[in-house]
Amino acid sequence: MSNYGTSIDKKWQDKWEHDQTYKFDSSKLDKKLYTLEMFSYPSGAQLHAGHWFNYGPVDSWARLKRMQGYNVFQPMGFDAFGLPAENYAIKTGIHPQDSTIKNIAKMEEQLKAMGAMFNWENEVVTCMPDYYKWTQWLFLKLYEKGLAYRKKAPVNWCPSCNTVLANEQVVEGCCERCDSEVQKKDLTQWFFKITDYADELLDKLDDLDWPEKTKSMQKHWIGRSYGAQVTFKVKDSDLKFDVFTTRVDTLNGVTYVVLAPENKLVDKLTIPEYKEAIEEYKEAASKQSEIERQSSSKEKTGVFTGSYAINPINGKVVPIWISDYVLATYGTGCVMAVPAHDERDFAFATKFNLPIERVITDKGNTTPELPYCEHGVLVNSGKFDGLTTAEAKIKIVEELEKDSLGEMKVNYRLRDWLVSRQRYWGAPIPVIYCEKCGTVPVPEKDLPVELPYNVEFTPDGKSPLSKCEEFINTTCPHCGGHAKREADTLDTFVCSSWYYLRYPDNRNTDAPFDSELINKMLPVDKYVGGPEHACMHLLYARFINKALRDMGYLNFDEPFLSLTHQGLILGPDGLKMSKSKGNTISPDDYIKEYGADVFRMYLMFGFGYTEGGAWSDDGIKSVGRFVDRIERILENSRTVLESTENVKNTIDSPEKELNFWKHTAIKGVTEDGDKMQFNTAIARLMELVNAFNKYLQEKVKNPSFLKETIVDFLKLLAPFAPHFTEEQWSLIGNTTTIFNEKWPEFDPSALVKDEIEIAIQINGKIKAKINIPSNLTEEQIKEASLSNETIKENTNGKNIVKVIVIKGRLVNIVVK
Ligand code: ANZ
Ligand code: ZN
Repeated sequence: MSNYGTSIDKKWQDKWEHDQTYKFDSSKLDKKLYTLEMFSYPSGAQLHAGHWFNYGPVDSWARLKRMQGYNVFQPMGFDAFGLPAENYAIKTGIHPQDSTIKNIAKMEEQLKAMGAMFNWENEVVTCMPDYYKWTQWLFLKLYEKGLAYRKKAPVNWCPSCNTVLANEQVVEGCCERCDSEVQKKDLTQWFFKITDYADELLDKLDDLDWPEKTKSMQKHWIGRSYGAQVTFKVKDSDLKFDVFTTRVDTLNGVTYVVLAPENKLVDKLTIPEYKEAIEEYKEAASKQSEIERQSSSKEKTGVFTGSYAINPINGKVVPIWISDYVLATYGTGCVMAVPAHDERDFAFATKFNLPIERVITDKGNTTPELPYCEHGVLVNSGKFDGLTTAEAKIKIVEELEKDSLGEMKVNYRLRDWLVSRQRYWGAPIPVIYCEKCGTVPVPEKDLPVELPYNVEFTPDGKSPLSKCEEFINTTCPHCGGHAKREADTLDTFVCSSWYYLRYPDNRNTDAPFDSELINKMLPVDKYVGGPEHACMHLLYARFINKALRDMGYLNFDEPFLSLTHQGLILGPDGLKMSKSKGNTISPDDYIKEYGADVFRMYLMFGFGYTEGGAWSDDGIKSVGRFVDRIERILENSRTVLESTENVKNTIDSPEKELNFWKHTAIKGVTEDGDKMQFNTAIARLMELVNAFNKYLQEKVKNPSFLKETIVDFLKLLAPFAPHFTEEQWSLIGNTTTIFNEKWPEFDPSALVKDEIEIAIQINGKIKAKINIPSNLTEEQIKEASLSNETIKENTNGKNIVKVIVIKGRLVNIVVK
């Protein structure tokens, strides 16, 4: 049984803390390396295997970088506001603040047991007034710049819980908590104008060292689409409306137009006899999510309004319908339908017996089957016949422009960021409403607007803060008259959109951060966290960074230069871990049994870092055995170091052999470790351990060579097993931490073996093995093989037809 375990973990954690081993040296910023892992929200479930997989391996990476001379900054904190705590409070009656503080304390303890070199003195907790004061400041700055505004918008409403739901609380159109059908309801909400940055957010993605998939998800989410806006006049009326189309070349093929059911024009367009059907349809559509409405497999539905529109290119009169496949929030909320060349329009026209008119053929001028959705050549389009799609897009818009009935248009899928929540557990929005002065931002000197403790937070349809008289009633900062505070709180994604800027200067009481310092500390050099944040947190943070840059607070464009997503650790059954399935792995139990380093090293060796996979008890056991083995080998080595018998001071082939494996490991661990390919890095260490073991079987050994090898081996192992290695480091007589040592240097010449073993075959059967110098020519290898005694015997009297040399491996002699 090994000595390594939690008591050794504790011993070194205490020493590191006492010695402030990992304290960040802010005087040496030229070699700074800001390593950031996504902070977690404090939950009753505490630290799970997924957190460990995020934080443990990245800490190893950071340690490796530290030993390579980087001045590493690796902070940790808590994303402490938000729904999990509030929902837990609603369920148990325990106040979110109490449960959050308790959970943070427990999770800090767990994080410390991991032994990561977190800069705890830089901790950030978003629900503390000293932090959210600056979240509110951020809101005020955005408001000043016109980047925060208020407007009416539909929200998810649960009629039975009487509350607004966040998108993530709506599961297949129903309330996550009570399962009743979610409705849309219009409420006045606060928004951040992220759409102002759509182009930059999209274009700058190319410069980032991020996973391609994440970049393409953001691209799609921003969804820039080049097209045209075309105006249709309503027949026998002064009304008109615009459509957005990416295929204006198909304008002559429009056989009907469709409006989103929510479109404001619908009521005006509907003629009385269709009114009832239209109303019914609108009601049904309001209950569906956008995702359901956009599903291509969904049966098309819709209702005719009774009105007609005029096609601006040819004067043709087409019917106006409403259908839920048109979204109110995209483009103009109105679509020109071309069933011959669009799948959805085709399905709709087929169902409702609307005409289908071909206006595009393929370039070979055959008549491909409809719907034909590719680009091609125009037909049935009057003077535009024969033009290609690309040419027609320009010519048709030119024609429309003459009558101001159309223009080129860029459209984005991205919507402004809705940041107000009718929730208690969040940063209060720092705004006051005065009857005389209107909307008045809270003056900066009055920040923070503190979140009161005594609030009835069970949901009943109103923002909890609106029921808290002491909070809601205030005086107007302008006129001093009676006024009311905003009762909504900020989306927690606002808190996390800037936390990486606070870490390096977390105690600043005059400003959210000191710009001069932050401009040196950022961007974050390496960010690691789950891929689920691709279009939320990772986009919001980029936006806030750019907005603050444009206000002059920052001088860099992007917050996170390089991003990695760790994979997912699944339960032993290969399924996602969940309490209800009973397949969760509790890190604490395993750490008690094996120690933090074995747990960490198993995560790093047992899984591809970006892939993850199913937990295996056998896997962690075998890593445990590996650590035991290292311990035994090092113990034996120390005996050798102390002995005076059977020693030598020459470097012979056993030493060269071990040195070969050492440098193979230096190269492998350095290169693979850098790329976060931890599993192959550890495999190199295992090879080295085998070679070590082999060397120890030698009768006569070279102690000073052995010592040097132990030293380098421990340095290579240190990032992966920090506590264990510190212990071993001290056992060979060191009194200072191994993490202040320099990373071993790779010597390519050690990989050139001067002797290699090759096999000699006769007619494909191995007859002998010989050692030869590695630099022999093919001719010399042949000679050496043929002069071998065993081979001579075996070929005696036979006719040698051919000798095939496969360099570095074998020689095959063909005889007859
Ligand atoms: C006519 C047309 C003909 C279209 C054709 C396509 C093919 P992206 O690329 O995503 O921007 N559209 C426009 N607004 C819409 C809305 N609010 N809800 C649903 N669909 C909408 O898609 C733009 C295309 O999606 C537009 O081009 C429009 O259909 C449709 F052969 O116009 B198209
Ligand atoms: Zn006032």
